[in-house]
Amino acid sequence: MRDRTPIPSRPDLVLAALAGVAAVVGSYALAGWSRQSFVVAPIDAAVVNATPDVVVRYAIQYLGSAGHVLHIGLAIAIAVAGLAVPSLLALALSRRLAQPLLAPVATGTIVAALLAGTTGALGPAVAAGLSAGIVLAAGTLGLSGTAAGDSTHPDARADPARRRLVGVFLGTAAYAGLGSAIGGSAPKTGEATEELATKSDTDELLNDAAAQSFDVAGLGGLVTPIGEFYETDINSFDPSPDPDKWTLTVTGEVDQEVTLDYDELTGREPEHRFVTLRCVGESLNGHKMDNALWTGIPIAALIEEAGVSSDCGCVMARAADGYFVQFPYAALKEGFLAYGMNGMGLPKQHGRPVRLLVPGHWGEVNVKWITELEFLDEAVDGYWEKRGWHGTGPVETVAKLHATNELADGAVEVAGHAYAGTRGVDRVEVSTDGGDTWTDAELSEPLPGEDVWRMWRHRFTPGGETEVVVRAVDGTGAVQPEEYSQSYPSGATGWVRKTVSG
Ligand SMILES: Nc1nc2c(c(=O)[nH]1)N[C@H]1C(S)=C(S)[C@@H](COP(=O)(O)O)O[C@H]1N2
Ligand SMILES: [Mo]
Repeated sequence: MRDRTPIPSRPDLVLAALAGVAAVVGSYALAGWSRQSFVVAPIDAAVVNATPDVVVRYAIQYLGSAGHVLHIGLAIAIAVAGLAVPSLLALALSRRLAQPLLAPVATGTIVAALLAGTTGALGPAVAAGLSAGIVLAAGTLGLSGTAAGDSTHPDARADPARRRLVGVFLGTAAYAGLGSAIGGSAPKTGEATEELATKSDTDELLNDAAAQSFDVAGLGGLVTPIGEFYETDINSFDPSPDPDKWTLTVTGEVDQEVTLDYDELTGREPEHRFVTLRCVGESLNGHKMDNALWTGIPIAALIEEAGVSSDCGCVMARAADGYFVQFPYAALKEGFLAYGMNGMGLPKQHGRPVRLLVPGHWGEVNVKWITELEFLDEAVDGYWEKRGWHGTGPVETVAKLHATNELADGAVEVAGHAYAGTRGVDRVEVSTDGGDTWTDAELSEPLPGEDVWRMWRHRFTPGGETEVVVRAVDGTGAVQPEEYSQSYPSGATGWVRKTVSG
């Protein structure tokens, strides 16, 4: 009997792959892009984990968001292939037993049980099982009566079974489109943010900031809107801890452990702080630098309450996504626990319910979804330091050049943002002769706050091709270093240069 062959026939392989696709789509349709319930989430985390550090480093520096597309694509492929396996086995068994209904029923049950077991989400698991089962039912009914091996015969082109297989293929493709649309549009829990009770205070601050911002075509203002603020995560799928169950615990080398819950945190007198963040992995003139108005409380009282006695003067911060970073206690003392952003509750992608902000330090110590602060006796590496980065210290000074606008009168306007952490930006200098001579750029009025960027702009009339160079001078009088270095391992340095044609 041909059916005894251990090698699956081609139609069975196609059918099983389609069932795998349908299962992933079914999971997505109900779960959406959810870390808890979408089957691809844990696989993606495993893929990222298994990727060698050097590959991750180059992906961060040279691929940017394309790197994410690659690992998510791989995770989806693994999910499809993995969920095709039960179909293959069930198809083989159902042929041997001559029970066509066995394949869809067994596959549906196994896929649903598998997903319920790994993600714990019943709805998406059942949807995935049903989807795979329906594809197999359509396929096996369509193919029944035709011995599987026949389709490899030259005459098989005319075989109605093959046409039916194409029908199943098209049906699955249509379902994939529909399911993706449903999954993509479904509201996700924890994502919606509400206006803060202190909205009138934050509105006033935001309005002032808008008025202080330069109006430059192609350039954002002094406050980055939610949705445009850059995002850097170790995972493609954000955790969504329930604010009602959230706690922050201070542990380790302390006199007493202290636990703070969300009600206590939001019950304390709130403060609003403009704070700029910059990622150590961004390129010199990159876009992973943004500013927002954050609402929360200073962390000092909480750690005083705990009574710190750390020998290394260092602390490990941990988060709900498995992220961890170790940095000096001295920096943490000035820190802030934020639950609001630009007058709204903190959005999921920026750490809902609560994130840490550490003035003047690289983005990576500004822990999102924070759950624990452990004071240590001995320094140990955090997530990125283990991978070779040095991003737990103060930021480098930088002036970006993000806008070059030709004006009606033939003049050119160049503009951008400049940031120097808690040193502050004192001046931005522009050269229109490749760095031989320098002029002060116009600077926006400083926003209130100790750790905020400023905007700069400069107008000139180019006489032919002009090399524009820009550099910031920080509050201590130090000029942004000229020497170029790439972002790995300690952050990009150098002056941004751009050639403008006259
Ligand atoms: N829990 C957690 N916190 C995190 C990260 C993360 O992956 N997980 N990424 C860090 C890095 S590298 C940066 S640059 C900032 C970015 O903050 P944003 O995504 O809100 O812009 O968050 C930091 N905090
Ligand atoms: Mo970062």
